[in-house]
Amino acid sequence: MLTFLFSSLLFVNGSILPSEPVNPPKPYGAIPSERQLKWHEMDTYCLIHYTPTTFQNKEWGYGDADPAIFNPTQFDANQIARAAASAGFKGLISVAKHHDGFCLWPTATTTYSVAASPWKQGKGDMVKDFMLATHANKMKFGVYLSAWDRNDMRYGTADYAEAYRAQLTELMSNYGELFTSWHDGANGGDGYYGGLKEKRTIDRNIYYAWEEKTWPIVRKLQPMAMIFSDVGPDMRWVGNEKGFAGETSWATFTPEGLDGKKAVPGLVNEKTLTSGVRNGKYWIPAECDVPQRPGWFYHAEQDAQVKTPNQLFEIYLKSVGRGANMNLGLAPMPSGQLHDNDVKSLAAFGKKVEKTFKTNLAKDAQIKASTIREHSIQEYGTSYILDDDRYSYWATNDDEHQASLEIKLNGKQTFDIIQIRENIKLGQRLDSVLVEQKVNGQWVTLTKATSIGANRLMKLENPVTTDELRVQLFAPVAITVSDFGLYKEYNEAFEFEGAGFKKLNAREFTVSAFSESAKALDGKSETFASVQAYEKGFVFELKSDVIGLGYLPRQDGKTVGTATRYKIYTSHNKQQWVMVKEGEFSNIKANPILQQIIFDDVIKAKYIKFVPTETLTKDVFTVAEFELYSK
Ligand code: FUL
Repeated sequence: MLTFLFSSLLFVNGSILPSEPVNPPKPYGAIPSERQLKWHEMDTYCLIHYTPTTFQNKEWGYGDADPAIFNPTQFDANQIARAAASAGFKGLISVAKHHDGFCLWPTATTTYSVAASPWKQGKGDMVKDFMLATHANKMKFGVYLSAWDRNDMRYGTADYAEAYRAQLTELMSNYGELFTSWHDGANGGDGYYGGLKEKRTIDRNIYYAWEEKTWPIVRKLQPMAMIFSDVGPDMRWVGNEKGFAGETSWATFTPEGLDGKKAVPGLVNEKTLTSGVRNGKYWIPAECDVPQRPGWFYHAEQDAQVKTPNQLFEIYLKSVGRGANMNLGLAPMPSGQLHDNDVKSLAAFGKKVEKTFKTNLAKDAQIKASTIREHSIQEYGTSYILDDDRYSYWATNDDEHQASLEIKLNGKQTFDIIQIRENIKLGQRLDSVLVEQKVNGQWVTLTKATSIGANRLMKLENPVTTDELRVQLFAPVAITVSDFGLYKEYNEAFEFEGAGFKKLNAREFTVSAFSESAKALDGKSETFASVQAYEKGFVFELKSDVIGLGYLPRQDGKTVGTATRYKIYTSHNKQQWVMVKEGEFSNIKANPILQQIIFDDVIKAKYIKFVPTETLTKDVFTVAEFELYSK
């Protein structure tokens, strides 16, 4: 109390007057906009993929689906929104149009929409239904509008680009306040295009006129909506669809284009997306998008592969816990509701996050700082670290770029998550932090971290029990810290009902030899075979019936040789072949997961042949694993 009086008040003529306020530290580097601050406060939200593609059991619709198939019998936006809210999500984004071009709202720009479907006799508006359910569940609403449209005959012409902007205008005008306008980078390629079935390439640098014409629509009609694309302007893609930001992930970023051109969605140097750029020119934090299932759309064969609460929690730690936000993809079934496994996992994840972060075990700690800005405890003291305001902060003087906080806990506490936040209104200041624990009177390193920013959750391998910690902090400017927390991960047993298909073991079939074939059958995802003469395909001799085939692309982060299209044939004698399935491995570049091709019927033939008909690099095909499944 005495120190408090002396440091913050002056005695003048025997009376006590408040001293002059001490200037706050000047912001450092790029700082977030009001819109970005609000977004940081959200932490998690979700993205709903539900279009005719759901009914086709595909990941990317080709644009040729008959609107008649879009006929959900039990569509319930509330069931979906409720499940999202139970996970603690603060927002829900409706994929209003995916690459297949089908609009979930009755648009004036194309006839390919809900208006042409039997759902609600063509009178429905699914975007509106999602909006109402989102608001009813106290979340914010957003929309995703794919720029690539594989249905529209005009795709590639100026007319389509105008139609796209008209669609955006409709969405920005008629669905209340939106927290995001989400624009993905996959744009341009082959499609149905009104029946012409061809490949169309567009010049991504100019075609959509993002900065000149498209983003201004969002800015004008929805000033608080965060614009998402690979490169910002408000938030950036994290560079993978695993949901993980980098161990170091700066919110600051400088978009870099390719071949000396300006960065635009779909044409960006992806190298720094995951880590961000220290002292980057703009505040463009990462958004970690990741589907709750292996793919973004519902596939019955993936019912047993819904991410568990623990897997979702790991994503949470590596996204929200690295200063990014988590955007989880939810995939309703053709019926129009989420599968029970998804609902159960979401609720358990919500409970886990809630229980884990309910009690800050450092709440009643005494924090002693090595220094306080101008000794003004009242303005910059350590009590601001433990209040509930993420923008109030303790600070050092401008010339103090290293400081430490000694934290005396209220008795011994057991924890395995350490949280530190900066007041990001003053920029991302800290270079790094080092957390130590006192063992036998000595400070011993517990953990370290680089980028802190809006939030940093440091997960310890094992829980630690102690009553004394020290945090050392390093920055190029005055140091500020707004929050410190200690938490213990909450755990509860969790199981899904039902199982997927049975994977055959390698003894249950043989494969005609090809170069490095062993690597494709060793059960190790980290090894892969490279095959030059792959056009003839890969022949499997079967000893039992099979229902499907799996192709795991290489998992080393590279895409050379990854297949994007395939054909599958069967034969009784290896002479006459019948094609049973063909298709594309949609989105495999961004999300290189196991591709499971499930046949319409069990295959009883003796031989099955898998032919990659297109790869990302023409002259080679790579495969980490082949798998076969039985019922
Ligand atoms: C990607 C798309 O290609 C995927 O299909 C999915 O919509 C994902 C969220 O964005 O770029």
